[in-house]
Order: sequence, then C-alpha cells, then structure tokens
Amino acid sequence: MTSSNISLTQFLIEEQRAGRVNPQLRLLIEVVSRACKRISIAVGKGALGGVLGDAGSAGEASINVQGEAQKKLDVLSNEILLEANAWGGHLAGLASEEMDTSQPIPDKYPRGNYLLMFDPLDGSSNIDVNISVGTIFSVLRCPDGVEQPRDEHYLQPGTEQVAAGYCTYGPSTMLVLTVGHGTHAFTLDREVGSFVLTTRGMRIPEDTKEFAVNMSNQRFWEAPMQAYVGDLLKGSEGPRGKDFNMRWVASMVADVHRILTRGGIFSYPLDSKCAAKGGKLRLMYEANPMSLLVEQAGGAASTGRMRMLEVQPTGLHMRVPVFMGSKGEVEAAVRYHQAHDANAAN
Ligand code: AFP
Repeated sequence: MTSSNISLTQFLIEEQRAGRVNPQLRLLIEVVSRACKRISIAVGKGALGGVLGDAGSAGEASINVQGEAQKKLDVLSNEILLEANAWGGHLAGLASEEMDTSQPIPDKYPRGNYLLMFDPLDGSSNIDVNISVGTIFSVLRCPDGVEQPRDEHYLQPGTEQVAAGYCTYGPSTMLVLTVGHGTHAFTLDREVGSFVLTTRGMRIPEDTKEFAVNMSNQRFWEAPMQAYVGDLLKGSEGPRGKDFNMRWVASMVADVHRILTRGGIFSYPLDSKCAAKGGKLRLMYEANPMSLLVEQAGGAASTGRMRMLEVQPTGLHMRVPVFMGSKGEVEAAVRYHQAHDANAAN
C-alpha cells in the first residue's frame, strides 16, 4: 500500500499512541533520521562538497577497526551520527562499525535506556563512482541496572532489537524502518526537509527469480553454496525449473532495498578468504538490522545454517555468512547447506 502526506514525525506519534514506541525511542529515531538527512546532504554534494576520496593525510590511508581503508565520507558520517546522538538523553551508549569499542554517553549529558549501533556509511567504496550508499542502524535495550554499558552489554541476539532501519542515499533518499510491527518506507522530500511515508507495510514476494551475490568469489565458496548457485545457473533446464537473473550493486543497503521492493535473495556466503573471520558482513551493524527489516516484511534471513536473529554475538565486530530475502528462496539455500552437512556427518 502506498501512503502520502504522513511525515515520519506524525507516523512515530501515531505509533506512540498505539503503544508501539515510547517517547525515548521516538526521540532516538527522530535524531537518527535528522543525522541521516545531514549525511544525505553531504553525499548529495559529491565532488562539490570536497568529501570524496580516502580519509587520512599525506598519502597515508586511514584504516578502520575492520582493517579497511576509510573514505572521508565514512569519517564524516560517523561524526554526524555520534554528535547528533550524544546529548539527547535517549541513549546509554553507542557503537559504530568504524570504532574499536562502544562509547558510553559522556557524563555531562543525561543517559537513556537504549543502545544504538550503526554502520555510518555502508558500501562506501561505491561513493567515488556515484552509486547508492547507505546508513544502517540497530537499537537494543541497555540491560537493567547497567549505568555505563561496556561492549559485552551489546552482545544480544538480533531478536532483542527494538528498532532497526537504514537510510539509502540514491536517486532519492529513503528511510526504511521497523519498530517490530512491519517495515515501512519513507522518502525524503528535499524541498520540505522531511521524510514522508511512501510505503506502509512493505512485503517481500515469497518466491523470486533474482539473486544477488559476488560471483567473482565462486571458487572460494563452500560446497553447498557451489551446489546452490550451480543449480540457479542451470535455470529452466536444471532442478529449480526456472531461469534466474542476477544483480549485484556491492552496497548492501541498495541490494537489500531492491529485495524489499521487488523480492530476491541477497547472499554473502562463507568463502575461504573470509572463513577465518567467520564471514564478510558484520552481524551487529549489517546482518541483524537488515534481518529484522526483512523478517518484518515477510522475508527470511539466515546464516545458511541458522536463523540470523538467533545468532548469539561473541563480539561487537563479529562477522557472519548472510542469506536474506524472499522466504522460499532463503529456505532453498538453507536446504543445500542442511543436505551437505547431513551428508558430511554420515
Ligand atoms: P564497503 O563499505 O567497504 O564498500 O563494503 C560494502 C559491503 O560491506 C556491503 O555493503 C556489500 O554488500 C559488500 O561489502 C560488498 O563486498 P564485495 O566488494 O566483496 O563484493
């Protein structure tokens, strides 16, 4: 269903009246959305804003905790989100993909009940070529009685998320949000400066003929992934009995947004290059928030071996294999892993 003339603020007030968000969580989401507007402005300026290219100075690349080179916009987006969220009184602490450890709220500000995690600018290697990038965020409750949350207090499974969302900076800027009662999309009205509800209750078609994966990693994949994609590629002549199309933006936000809009499966499986780390994508900043959004839209999300939202995190920057999107297709991918593991056990 497509809606109009309902701003994010109005939507959240209505959710509050319905008892689905409390004032602190409403403020938190408003603050994150305002920060996303600022990031959208910076991204939209492109080369004119002097923000393209690598962070660091004198030819020295700046490297983040993930061991990846940081872009200027990664650093700027991180600062915007930190600054916007520090003083509002809605957070007990926050953690970013770009920072080694979580940060408690400074003593000079009031403290709230929530923990915010974010990937400030996902897909940032796409910035310099003017392809969609995005911000992903996830909200957890700070455990009772914890005044100064430490990393271990964030290590809650994705089922504990009270809200999750992303903002995609593409041809239009869109915020996609769940507070656990459906997944809703808002489009930024740039002239007015507010997010307007454009799809209430996104639904991912159960079946699909479209998959998203970085095929250049094929030779590094595990056997069940080889078998699964091998059968997709056989198309109507193979066991799946239909022809599949492939799309890969290499910005998770853009790929998942397409899947939330028209279906598909997104996958970043285990491969021998990333196996020692557990996968490529991060559980807390990418996989969990996206999995909640996808599940709330009727889709499914898995590591290939278990439901993503039930994974017990062991570290803030933990990585996992990812399969998410149309329910029927995610279940098919999982079946290949189950069959392989069952054979290996016999
Ligand atoms: P960057 O933020 O470094 O561009 O990484 C993006 C990302 O985490 C995710 O958004 C993409 O789906 C994935 O990595 C792309 O990875 P490959 O470059 O290995 O295809």
